Amino acid sequence: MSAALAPGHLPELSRRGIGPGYDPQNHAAGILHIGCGAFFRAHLAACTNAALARGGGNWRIVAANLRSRGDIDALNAQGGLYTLLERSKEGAAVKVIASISHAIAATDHRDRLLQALADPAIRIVSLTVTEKAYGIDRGALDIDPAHASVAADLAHPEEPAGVLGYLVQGLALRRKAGHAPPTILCCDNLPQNGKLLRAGVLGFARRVDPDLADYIARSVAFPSTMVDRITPASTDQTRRDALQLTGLQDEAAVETEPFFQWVIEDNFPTGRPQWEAGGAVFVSDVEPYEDMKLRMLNGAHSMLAYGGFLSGHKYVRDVMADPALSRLVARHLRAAAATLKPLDGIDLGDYAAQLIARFSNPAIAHETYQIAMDGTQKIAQRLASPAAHALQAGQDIRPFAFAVALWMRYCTGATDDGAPYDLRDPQSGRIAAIAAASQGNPKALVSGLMKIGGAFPAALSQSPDFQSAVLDCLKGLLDHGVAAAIRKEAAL
Ligand code: CS2
Repeated sequence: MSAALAPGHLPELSRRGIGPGYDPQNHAAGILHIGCGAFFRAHLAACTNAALARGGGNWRIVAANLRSRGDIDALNAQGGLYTLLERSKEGAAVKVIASISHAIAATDHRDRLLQALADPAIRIVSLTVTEKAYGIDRGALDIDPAHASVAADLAHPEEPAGVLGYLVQGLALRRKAGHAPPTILCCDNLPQNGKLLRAGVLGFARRVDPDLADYIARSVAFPSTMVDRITPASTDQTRRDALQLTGLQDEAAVETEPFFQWVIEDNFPTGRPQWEAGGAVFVSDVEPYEDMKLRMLNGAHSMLAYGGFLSGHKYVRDVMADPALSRLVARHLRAAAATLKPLDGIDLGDYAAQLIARFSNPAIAHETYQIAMDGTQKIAQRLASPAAHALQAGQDIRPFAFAVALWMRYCTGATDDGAPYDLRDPQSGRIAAIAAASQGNPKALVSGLMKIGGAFPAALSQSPDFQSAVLDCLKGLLDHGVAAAIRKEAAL
């Protein structure tokens, strides 16, 4: 039996050049992160590790999960340490990260999470909780009162369980104690994520205590940010490789790609770590970077996830080895790039080529089924928004229509062989009802799914051109089968 990763191993790991680069005991926590999944550990926590190594400071992270226990126990048993593997075709680079001080499972310890939110030493509260967890009505820029945790937390604001409930109660506790509030940093793949989260927090606070809402509006910063690092879910192979490379057992090991990007709006009145050390870039306006990433990387990802999954490809790298699908990925990237404003210092052709190389990374096993999850939460920013732009500008809408049709085909819940799968979408009940009511009629399916709340703006759902382009693509997928329709589309 090999030893389990523990703080006692740090001197030896440092001697081998795979340690964190600082003594974690010398740094107190200054960040509370909500959403302690693989992406956070491959991105914000890894970047904070680099910032601690270069710039120091009391910026370690208390990491919390709201719903699942996930790796909370494993991290605590290891003193917050975990192994990060960066996989490329040349092999895996390994490093032990020490930026997490400890982890909290809020389902068991609401009090501990509230204490951390109220603690004046915590100057940044960051989040990666996925798009669906917020409960924000993106169109109205307000809360979605029908969202389960928003509704529950509004009924019992002092005993929160959801994101907005916790943030607002934490801010109320700070204010009551006379402490300065933290900066709140949303790191999910949502457009203008800081602005959106601010709107959600204010909408929630206004319903609980209008004075509190005014205080938040006056005194809390919500910088927007674009985050990027392809991070598949950890598997037994991740843990086996971590053990092989470090000699230590790590139940919380994470694997990712070498690429890292983080563009952040420089608005941190409460201070911040020297994240530049880990590759973060600070700008005054993040929106063009968000649009680039959401429309190109994430839009192409969603298209290839639906098309790939339905064609029997388990991993993104397999999709990229399929000549027809990889042609469609390149087509999608070109169409998405055409909808973007030029960005200083960025060549979108180079960015597209880099994305193709990243998607093709043979060492990364990123499941198409993982990316296909939560389509109703992703379509608006990834596919509908560039489609609306293309439509208005008289550009080619076909690539977006095809991607949307692939999502709709996916929504029927079974492959061409009749094998059923779970949609894994917060609106799966509604989708299933629409699919059942359409009785295999593609026109009914298109018009039903276009009405899913928030996914399609009126500019698209009321556009006969867009509707008929999607319908044409969906008919092809249903009549000829997914693989044949993809081949035909790629030959266009
Ligand atoms: C993916 C993203 O699961 C998904 O929907 O498109 O998680 C993607 O891997 C990241 O945004 C890359 O930064």
